[in-house]
Amino acid sequence: LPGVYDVSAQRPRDVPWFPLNIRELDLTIDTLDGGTALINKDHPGFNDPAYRDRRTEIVSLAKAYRHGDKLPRIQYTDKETATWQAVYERLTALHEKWACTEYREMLPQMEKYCGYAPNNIPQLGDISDFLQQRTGFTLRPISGLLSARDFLNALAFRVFYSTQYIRHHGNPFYTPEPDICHELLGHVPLFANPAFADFSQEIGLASLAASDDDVAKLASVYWFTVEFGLLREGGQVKAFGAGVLSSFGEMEWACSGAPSQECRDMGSMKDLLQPELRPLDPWEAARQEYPITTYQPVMFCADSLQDAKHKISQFCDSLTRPFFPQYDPLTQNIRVTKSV
Ligand code: HBI
Ligand code: FE
Repeated sequence: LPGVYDVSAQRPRDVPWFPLNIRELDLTIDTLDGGTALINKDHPGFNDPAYRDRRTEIVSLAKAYRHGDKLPRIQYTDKETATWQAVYERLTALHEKWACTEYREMLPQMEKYCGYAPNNIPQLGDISDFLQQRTGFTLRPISGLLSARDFLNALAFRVFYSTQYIRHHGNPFYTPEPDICHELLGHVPLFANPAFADFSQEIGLASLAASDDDVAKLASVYWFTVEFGLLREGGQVKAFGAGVLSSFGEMEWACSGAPSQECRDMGSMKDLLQPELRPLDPWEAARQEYPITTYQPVMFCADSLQDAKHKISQFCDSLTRPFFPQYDPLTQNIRVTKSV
């Protein structure tokens, strides 16, 4: 890899490979689907050649991206913006009721500094610059789903991989994979929150050179917090996980206490009226199985983002490795010291 000033000398031997410098994230961009962006025959866009071409166009920019490049700016079409608007208006209405306070308070800033608006799809570059100044997080474009290890490793550098294409316009309220609505309305606002940014990075640091078994545990903890985490505010259950915040059905399912007819009509859910809520326990979350195509039957509820941060931190410390990685933000290197 050109341009990496030999940091490899300090890479521990006999552990799974991991990036030691932020630039080495260029080596972890192979997606699970080999770049077809998961358009299979069940995908809403499968029979729409214009949609597929557009996906290819946006995904190619992400594939060509290398560390240090300017983030691609996409000129979204009116059709794409209409899809965004439908999602934006429906979700922001629900966020007033069910999003956690930290999320709700961030939205006006996203509107002010990052171009969030019903009739505008914000640009990753503007968001990345904003997050950088808040918590040091930056965004990196990605063409599709990464392995859990590669995806989590980047969090150690305070880098979040974000897709840039949008779901098919035929069904604005459904997407089988992450898209820009999920990233921007689900994930991004909370990366501006220090406690949330800290525990996201901790999961990332813990994933560096971790065993496959520990990566699976961390991916599960990530799932039950960053993707589907809930927290209690007063007597009420609020959402902080991106999968909840970016899905009106899941938000209602998780937060309302009283499931709607829409929920009950879902075949797979007919016996289940709401998720089983458990207090956040990362050791339990690490072992809990979860479906990826239906609403979550089991969810974990933290007392606050600080509470989640403390518990996740303790959990990460409990995983054993022969060394202890730290991120040096000045050089953007991982420094490794032997565990004592
Ligand atoms: N890749 N691009 C992308 N986005 C994700 O949210 C994502 C991923 N790969 C793996 C993954 N999420 C999950 O396994 C997490 O639990 C780590
Ligand atoms: Fe996500």
